[in-house]
Amino acid sequence: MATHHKAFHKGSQPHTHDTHDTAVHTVKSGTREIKVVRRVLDVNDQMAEKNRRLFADHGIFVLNVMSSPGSGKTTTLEKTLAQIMPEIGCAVIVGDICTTNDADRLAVSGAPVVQVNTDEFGGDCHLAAHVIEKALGGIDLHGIQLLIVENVGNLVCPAEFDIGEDARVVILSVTEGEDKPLKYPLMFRECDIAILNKTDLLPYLDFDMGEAVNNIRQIHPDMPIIEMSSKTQEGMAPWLEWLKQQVQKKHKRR
Ligand SMILES: Nc1nc2c(ncn2[C@@H]2O[C@H](COP(=O)(O)OP(=O)(O)O)[C@@H](O)[C@H]2O)c(=O)[nH]1
Ligand SMILES: [Mg+2]
Repeated sequence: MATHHKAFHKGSQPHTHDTHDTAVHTVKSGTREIKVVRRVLDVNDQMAEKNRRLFADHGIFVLNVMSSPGSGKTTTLEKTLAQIMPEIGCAVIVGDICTTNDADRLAVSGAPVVQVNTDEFGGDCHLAAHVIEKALGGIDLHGIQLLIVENVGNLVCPAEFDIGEDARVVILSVTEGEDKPLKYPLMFRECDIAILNKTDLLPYLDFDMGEAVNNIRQIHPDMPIIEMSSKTQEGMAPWLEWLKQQVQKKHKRR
């Protein structure tokens, strides 16, 4: 049982959340600081392109997994890795403000796991492209076909930062309420597939699945939506099928 994950800290990188906040204020108070934010995002986009070229060279499919804290990202990935390895060679980068808890859980799969902690610089709410580039130093890209990035838990900032991924998945659990796609539209617009997780809890909740699906469709009409429980694994097969297809397609394009 491999537990070879590495803790990774951002070193001397600036804390971009400050700049990100500044953007929200400057929309109202003038143009000057908007340029500052643009520049930061441009730099991120350039680094994301560099990452993307590296992944293309290796034929690696990169999946960015995003959700609120506690929606079931790590549980879904634990079960996913158990199902698709060793047929598909996988590696994981996991972002949290503190702790290596998720890396510990995911390393049980045998996949190399790099934990990014964002706490030292004010607790960034997302993983940026340069952080991924640094984390890649801890992973041998030869022999893997799938790199999974579990982003920092929140439905806002991670959607704004391209990390060079091929696809994005948003996980919404049924305990969070049907209205979240309407409240956090960018996340649902930017993602390629949505998982509605924890369906095993539906008998105990007032959650209206039809309304949740309609709300997602309002934001992103043709997005595939998978209803499943990562706890019981009921409904998980279409998710695994989608993921395997993406990995194969990327591998063929190489
Ligand atoms: N009932 C139920 N609980 C789940 C399911 N998926 C995750 N959980 C639980 O939800 C909590 C948070 O899960 P975790 O995977 O750590 O979420 P993350 O913060 O998004 O990575 C844990 O207690 C999990 O056991 C599910 O499908 N059904
Ligand atoms: Mg997690």
